[in-house]
Amino acid sequence: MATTEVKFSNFKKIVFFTGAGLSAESGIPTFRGKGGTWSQYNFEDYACQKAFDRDPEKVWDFHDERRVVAAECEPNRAHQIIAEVQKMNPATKVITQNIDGLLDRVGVKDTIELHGSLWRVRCYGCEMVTRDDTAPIRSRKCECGQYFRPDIVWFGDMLDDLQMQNARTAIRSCDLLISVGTSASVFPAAHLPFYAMPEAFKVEVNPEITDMTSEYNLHLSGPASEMLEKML
Ligand code: BJW
Repeated sequence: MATTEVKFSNFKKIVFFTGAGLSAESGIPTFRGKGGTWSQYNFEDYACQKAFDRDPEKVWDFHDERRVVAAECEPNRAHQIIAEVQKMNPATKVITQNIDGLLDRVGVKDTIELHGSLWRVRCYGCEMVTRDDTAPIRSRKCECGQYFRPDIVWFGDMLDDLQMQNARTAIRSCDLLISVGTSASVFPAAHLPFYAMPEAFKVEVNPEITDMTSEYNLHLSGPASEMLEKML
């Protein structure tokens, strides 16, 4: 299929599978590469359960900083296009590894958030999960006195079974899979494109080549907003 023929309107069941590159044009740093979060911070000190158990205040300082950055950023054209496509075709599913909530802010429905959300917290004591949009967070502790933990899937945490199952089901039944802005280097999410049927058309949007590029029918090299606009 020629690039010019790959239009959203030619497909019935579209799945977007997104990563940090989707929000890069909004000003949210990606994780890897130049200027990436992990080039400045060691994840073992900030993004795993052991780090939180060792020093919850330090981990909260890091996440509060990210809340402030994310709250100041606006969704970009790529987020808007995803919302428009879903509006035009409500069968469209969106699976994201992002925790920034920008897809929510443009009205994308039923996003499968594989790695949790920066805007949810989980209490250690009473296990209550709460949405809290404040930046920095209003309180790092629950009313029961225990620390809240960001409801993010850190390294070494298991992904939610139901979310993974929903993601696999969506990908298995799609006729167009569009991966946008992921380095495809974090598992098990990175393997999800393998669940697509052989007849599904698979597009990767990324300025860089990834380890998964050869699995796609088409690689669109460029920023998400520009590349998705071509498919409208
Ligand atoms: C643009 C753009 C533009 C730029 N437009 N594009 C060895 C082998 C296999 C697995 C493992 C292993 N050792 C450990 C593991 C397991 C581990 C893992 O995968 N590690 C890998 C690093 C190897 N996985 C886990 O721990 C997961 N849990 C798990 O597996 O449980 C079972 C288990 C436990 C223990 C051992 C083994 C199994 C959980 C993973 C959780 C990931 N969580 C994070 C965030 C945490 C912290 C936080 O944010 O506070 O999720 S990590 C981070 O990476 C974040 C992202 O969702 C995730 C994926 O990154 P993404 O989105 O792809 O971003 P980048 O930055 O990598 O890429 C951005 C891309 O955008 C680039 O390609 C750019 O080119 C592109 N781009 N501008 C379009 N304008």
